[in-house]
Amino acid sequence: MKSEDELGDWRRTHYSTQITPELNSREVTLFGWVSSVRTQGGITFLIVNDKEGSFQVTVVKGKTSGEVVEKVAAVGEHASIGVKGTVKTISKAPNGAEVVPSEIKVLNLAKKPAFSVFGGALPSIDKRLDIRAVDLRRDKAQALFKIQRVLLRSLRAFFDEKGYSEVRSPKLISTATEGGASLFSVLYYNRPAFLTQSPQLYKEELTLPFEKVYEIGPAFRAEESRTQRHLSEITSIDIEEAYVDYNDVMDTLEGLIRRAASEVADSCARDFEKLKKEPVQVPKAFERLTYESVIEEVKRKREGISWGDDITGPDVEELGKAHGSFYFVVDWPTAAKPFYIKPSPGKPKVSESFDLMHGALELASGGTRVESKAVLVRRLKEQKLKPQAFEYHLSAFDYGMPPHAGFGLGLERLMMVLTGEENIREVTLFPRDKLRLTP
Ligand code: AMO
Repeated sequence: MKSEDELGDWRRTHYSTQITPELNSREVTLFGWVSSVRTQGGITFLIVNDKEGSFQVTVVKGKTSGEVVEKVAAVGEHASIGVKGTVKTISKAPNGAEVVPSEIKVLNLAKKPAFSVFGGALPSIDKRLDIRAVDLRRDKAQALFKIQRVLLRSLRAFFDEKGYSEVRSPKLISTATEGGASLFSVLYYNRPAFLTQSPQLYKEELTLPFEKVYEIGPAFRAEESRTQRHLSEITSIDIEEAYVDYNDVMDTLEGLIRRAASEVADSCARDFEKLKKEPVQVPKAFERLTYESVIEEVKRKREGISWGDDITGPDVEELGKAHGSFYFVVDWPTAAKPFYIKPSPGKPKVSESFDLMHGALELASGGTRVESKAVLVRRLKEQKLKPQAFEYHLSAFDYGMPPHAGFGLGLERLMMVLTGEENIREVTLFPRDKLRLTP
């Protein structure tokens, strides 16, 4: 006997969550994967999961057709099946009803995976990532990516309602956007090229024709360190907007986070329950600390830091503890920020820039941009970059580039904050880092 069936003309009529007492006696067709098989005195209960939840299929020896009984005997956990049958009200089943099958299709049998997705001791994240498609069947992973789905929908709705155009910029590029380090080189036909670190230059140029743009897309960083917070391929949520400055885009970022957190909390209560986490609290207003005040704060704790130094390691941890939830650090030294960030008019050592933090985790950075070509060329040289390499980008500034500002927000880091996950890999479908390029 052939053990696997073809899908043929079977099509789903309902999802698991629709199998409720109201459907009693209705003929239905459902699909999914088997999450449990339990036989008790001639009765076999199959629990089948689909993307919405799970339903019960009850097979009674002597009552159910012999062919169905035979097929059910062959399936184990993870097998992909189709079920045609009748809904029957039964209080003990998920959603108060089950499916009594008249026909079953075994679409694909399954090997026993190296670990159970149903609980018990989980192997290390690396072992789980090796078979990520199966790992993502775990309840917790399902909850995390349901939250991500709601988050992405909320972000797009926010941008759309505020009149931003969604754009897609090239990912294969000829010059660095954020400076020379941490670029991946690739061969573009027979020429050297790079994977983009950020849509920075393109989103700025696009304010010239479109004024307000956003992009949610991949960015690549050849990070040397393998940490819980760093990936080599990230999803960057970027905006750029004409005729505004960094204070305006901080307001926008605050609004974006507030709305996303509230929509995720409202729509994903069950998912937070599965994660055993509470939705993140978002303060009424995000503190805006100046870099200068932060340096003074660090100085009170330890000596040896002075204006111009980066704030790293234990200092950021301390800062995170002191300021907790979402807060901005603004007005960074110009020299510490990329060439496209605008020095403050009248105080050029300080720039119109910000980082958005949550505790010790940097979520986003942004600022007002330089709109003058002459200043851009000077800033490139100050940062030991060659203006010739940016010729195409610079030429856009010959045609009335509007004053503009924007930010880049890491999707995976935002997910960490919204879900309380500590390892960025848990909120990434197929994470990439220095040691991982598969699956
Ligand atoms: P920046 O380099 O600060 O700014 O990146 C923006 C945000 O992207 C996320 N991020 C990362 N997340 C995980 N792993 C990484 N290796 C990683 N690198 C960055 C962080 C970070 O805050 N062009 C500017 C943005 C702008 O000014 O508009 C930029 O790319 O959450």
